Amino acid sequence: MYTQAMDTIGKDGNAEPKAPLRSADDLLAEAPLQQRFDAAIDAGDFIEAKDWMPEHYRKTLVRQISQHAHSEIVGMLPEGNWISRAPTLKRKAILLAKVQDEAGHGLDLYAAAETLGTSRDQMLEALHSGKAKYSSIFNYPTLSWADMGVIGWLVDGAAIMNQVPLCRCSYAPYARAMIRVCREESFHQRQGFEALLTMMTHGTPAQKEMVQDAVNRWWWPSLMMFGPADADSPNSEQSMRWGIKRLSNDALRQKFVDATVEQARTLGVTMPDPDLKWNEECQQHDFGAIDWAEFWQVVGGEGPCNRERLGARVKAWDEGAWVRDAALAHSRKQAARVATAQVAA
Ligand code: FAQ
Repeated sequence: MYTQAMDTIGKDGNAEPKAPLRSADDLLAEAPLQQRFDAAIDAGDFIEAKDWMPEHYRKTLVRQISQHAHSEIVGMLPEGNWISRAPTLKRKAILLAKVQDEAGHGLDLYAAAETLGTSRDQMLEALHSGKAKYSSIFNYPTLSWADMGVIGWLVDGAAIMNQVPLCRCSYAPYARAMIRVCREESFHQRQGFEALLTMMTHGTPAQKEMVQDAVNRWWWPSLMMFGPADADSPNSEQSMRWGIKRLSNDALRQKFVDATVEQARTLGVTMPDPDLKWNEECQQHDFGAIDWAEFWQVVGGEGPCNRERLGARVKAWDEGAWVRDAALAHSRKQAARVATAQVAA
């Protein structure tokens, strides 16, 4: 049974060799480096790949960035499901471009994680063996065309809310990757909203109903994307102290709810939450209780599509083996040719 437990990279020694135990002399020698690192974090400076960093900081980043990369490539699957069934050529072209963008985000993020000394093969092995986590949201099925609009509007909307602060993450390669990713996600969010607006403005009653049904199914899972409540988030405190996370899970979720309610009014849809209302005193929206049992069930590998998603990724990896082998053989041949030419010169 796979668990999606991302934390296994480096913790159980399977995905990454254990770091050798350090002697008292090593620790003493590290003290000034630690001080320099702490001062850089306190000053809000960026840490580069070549800079010294504590092992726990490095592992936390590998955990978060690789989980993020996996989410991007697993996230291609629910939308990929609709490319061949898009209703018009325009919508098909947009969806194709969007799914390709997600692949690019995955590659950028794997590259950012590799700068921390973990190979792509190690990260993918963790995903394929079920040890690695990816966002819970991609374990829900896409049942109608309206789901494509709602994923853009709500899922990319939630992703942007979470990722804009990551453009200021203390680890510079991740922050740089996030800047480009956020630009593209913002296009994704708008195309989703526009697709829904078209259906809600010009659509038939059945199409409007389809949009409302999609909103009903995706609203709560979108709120879960931000992770557990702050009180139940074991990683937040340290990650915020290090400037990896700039805002807490609950703070980001609240910002998302506040921004989205207004957009729902423009669309003419309602959120499936009778407790959602404006709180004049707090100047924000109150909303109902999230079903955390469902969240942990999905994170634990028992969501509606977990097995299907992981199965699709493993199949793609296995069936792509010949492409990787051919690319390697080609690059070896080229290197051999260059070496022969150098000897001859
Ligand atoms: N799903 O202590 P925290 C996208 C885990 S990209 C699954 O709060 P942390 C683009 C968490 O890993 C979406 N697991 O953890 C797109 C931890 O487990 P661990 C992905 C979750 O790291 C759009 C445990 O629960 N975005 O959508 C989830 O401080 C459309 C305790 O949680 C990112 O990855 C979850 N939702 O905060 C693509 C952004 N939430 O590892 C295609 C970067 C929590 O200790 C189509 N990541 N867990 O065993 C982050 O900002 C953070 O990692 C959080 C979690 C906020 C996700």
